Amino acid sequence: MRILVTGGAGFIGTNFVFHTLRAHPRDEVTVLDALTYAGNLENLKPLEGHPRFTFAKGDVCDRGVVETLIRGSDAVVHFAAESHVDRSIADASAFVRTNILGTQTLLDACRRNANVRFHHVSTDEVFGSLGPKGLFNESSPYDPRSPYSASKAAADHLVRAAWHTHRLPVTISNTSNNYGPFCFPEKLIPLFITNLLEGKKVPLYGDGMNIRDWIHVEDHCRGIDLALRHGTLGETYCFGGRNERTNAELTEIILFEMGFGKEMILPVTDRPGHDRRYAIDSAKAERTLGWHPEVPFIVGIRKTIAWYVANRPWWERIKSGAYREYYEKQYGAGGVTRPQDPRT
Ligand code: NAD
Ligand code: TDX
Repeated sequence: MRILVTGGAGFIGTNFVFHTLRAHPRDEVTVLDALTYAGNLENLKPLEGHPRFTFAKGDVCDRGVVETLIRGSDAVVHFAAESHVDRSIADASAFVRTNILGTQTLLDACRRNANVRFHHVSTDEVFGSLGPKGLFNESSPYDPRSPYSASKAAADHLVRAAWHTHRLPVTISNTSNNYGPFCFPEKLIPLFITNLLEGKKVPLYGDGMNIRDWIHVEDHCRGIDLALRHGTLGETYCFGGRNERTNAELTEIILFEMGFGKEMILPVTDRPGHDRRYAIDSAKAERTLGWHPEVPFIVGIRKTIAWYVANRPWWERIKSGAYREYYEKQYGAGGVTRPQDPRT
């Protein structure tokens, strides 16, 4: 299969590209990535000269580029997105453009080219926030609450509309919080690991009692692979880690594994509109795709810490580059204070 992977220079896309080339020795992969602040060509450097890999720099909203690449593809796996909730709160414009317009641009090109197969990578955040009980599944009603999740929800609807209206062969996956190698150090796990490696405190939002269901990125990539090859057209698959943790508990695990105490926690003002709990019921994916999460959390988190320890130049370049300005706007030059939420 010739697969076009959008956003393949980002966190999950990079992992998916390596997974596909390893697991499917006859497949060819082309990455389309705009190399925004979150895209990093260095991730794909080991593939330079690889006979089954091509990289194209370009924007998923650019009809010309998208059309040309889709013409030579059998399938599209669509990761490209603005992905960080905090950034969407500060300015939603890039989220609306890339996540919504970019998705429709790809769908249109797939349709124009004899219905190229399309897999859309989405998030559990489209379902809103859970109370203390219950789990999200494929039938959960949509209730997005941040500009990020609203833009992802809109994209999901457009993909479903392409199936219902035009019978474009699509599948969708909604997945919980990923962790693992190549994750940009603005997300909780890599931010906290790298802060500790720099001797900085870790900013824990609000009361630290928000819950996320953490899934190792390799488990997520296997799930997407299965949905792409064996999923039923028009269907959605939810992938979760069966691994709910409060942020406070997760922080304590990272501190313990890295040999630090709780004095390194810096309680900071909460994220506005902070969703309380996400958790996924993956029963459908388990039953119909034979998928289940395989990486035990403690193994995954130790491997992730070891990756950031071993790849210090990778994240130091990011943290000292353009990202530094963004980070210091929130936390100050010392990296320890956060301006008050104006509403509190
Ligand atoms: P990321 O921010 O690490 O990477 C996004 C990639 O998309 C980057 O390489 C970036 O350069 C590229 N990109 C952004 N705008 C583009 C554009 N206009 N044209 C082409 N490329 C563009 O994101 P991620 O964490 O790898 O997430 C990948 C996908 O998975 C996203 O769709 C996200 O919504 C979804 N998702 C992420 C998680 C998670 O925990 N990270 C969980 C569930 C779903
Ligand atoms: O510094 C922090 N302190 C903190 O307490 C950061 C960055 C986050 N948090 C909290 C907020 C969340 O409750 O940790 C939790 C995880 O935050 P993020 O890593 O920003 O992830 P989240 O907002 O849950 O969204 C992620 O998972 C779903 C991805 O960024 C999305 O792309 C994905 O769709």
